[in-house]
Amino acid sequence: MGFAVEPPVTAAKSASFGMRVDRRAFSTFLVSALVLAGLRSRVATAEEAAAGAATFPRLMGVNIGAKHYHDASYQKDLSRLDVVILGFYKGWGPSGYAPDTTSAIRKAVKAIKARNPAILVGQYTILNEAFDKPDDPATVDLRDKLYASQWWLLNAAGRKVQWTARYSTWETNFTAWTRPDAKGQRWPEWLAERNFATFFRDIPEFDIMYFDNVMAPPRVKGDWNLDGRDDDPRNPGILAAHYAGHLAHWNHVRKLHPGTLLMGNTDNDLANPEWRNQLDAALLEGMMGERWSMETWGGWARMMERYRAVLRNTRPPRIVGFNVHGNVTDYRFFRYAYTSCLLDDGYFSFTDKSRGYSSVPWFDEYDYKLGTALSRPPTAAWSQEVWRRDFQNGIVLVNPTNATKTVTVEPGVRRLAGRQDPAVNNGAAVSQVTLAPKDGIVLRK
Ligand SMILES: [Ca+2]
Repeated sequence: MGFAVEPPVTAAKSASFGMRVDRRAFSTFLVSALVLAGLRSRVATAEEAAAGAATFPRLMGVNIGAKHYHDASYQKDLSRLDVVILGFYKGWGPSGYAPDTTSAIRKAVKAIKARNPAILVGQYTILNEAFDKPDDPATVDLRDKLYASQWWLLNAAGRKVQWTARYSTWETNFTAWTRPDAKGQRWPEWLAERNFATFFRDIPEFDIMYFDNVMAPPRVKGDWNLDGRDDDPRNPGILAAHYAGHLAHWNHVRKLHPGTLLMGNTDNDLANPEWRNQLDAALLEGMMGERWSMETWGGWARMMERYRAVLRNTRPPRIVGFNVHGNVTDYRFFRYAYTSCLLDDGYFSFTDKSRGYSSVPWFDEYDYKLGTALSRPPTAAWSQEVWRRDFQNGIVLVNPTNATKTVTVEPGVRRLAGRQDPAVNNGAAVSQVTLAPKDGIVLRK
């Protein structure tokens, strides 16, 4: 059935996990206006590194759940990735870790980068919704500004609206129909400045600004244009204002810190004219493994088309995270997802369903370096409806069908030698490979 079960977005997880840890530390922090000289000259190599001759695998972590970023063993796990999105909150800082919150956040990010200088580190932000919690020091500044400027999205009855009641967040009105504040700013500009001052200005080690909920159309009804009537979010005028609001936010971020890569968590293909080629990076959250996953309700081919479209509609270095949710011992599911991702140039991201966005699962296949791709991403199956892509050091096969398939490979190809699923990765030479339905394999050569 093609009914669109829409994915939840990571706001959810940030909301549910975010405020739980280290709250005790708040009272001990003075959020100082620490301005460290020279930090604005960014490390210019981040983009170059990502855009250079790509080697595979490329791995991304969505780690906006648990907040123990100061923990050395968590830092070590995170540092094994190529890209990681973190979810610090305003005021973060474990007791005794650093003299103030900016120093604390910076210290944790620097510790990860000390282990892996090439890693790109992102920080979570969100435009379209906010908490309304007067006692929450991490978000009360947002809430106060939204009330003072009347930038909440209200419905015709004058009430705040939410796309889901699950996370205690409420929609903002970031369209140009709202009244600007005394500085001439609306929510997209004001929030860009707030997040810049909170996370990016004094912590130049952040490479990526992550925007949650780059959704289209909006998932609520409300009175965006302030005429007293609820608007259909699919109305072209409403949709255009919605696109323009996000774009205004991105443009203001670029103006403030042009060296930062912009990553959107997108539930669409970014093909609309306002958004096409605006973002440097994207996250495809939960492409597989959930009831609401595109692969689940739309099928593999449709999911792959989304993956290709988002790669096409981002701009270099096109850091596109292909995120899936699974059980860490379901190796068939892992292989199916991992090899699907390797058919194109994205970054694979596996989230342990049982832990949310709070761990770094690791698989034997990650340790096998495929090197550069020898072929462009395939646009058709190779043999027996099995898809294939070749790399310097190996071959990747995917069977996306519901039938078992056996294919013949050339001499000199071997299975990986692994510990987790030794029946599959037994190191043996192969000439024929049998793949279960919705399975894949990495072979070495
Ligand atoms: Ca209206």
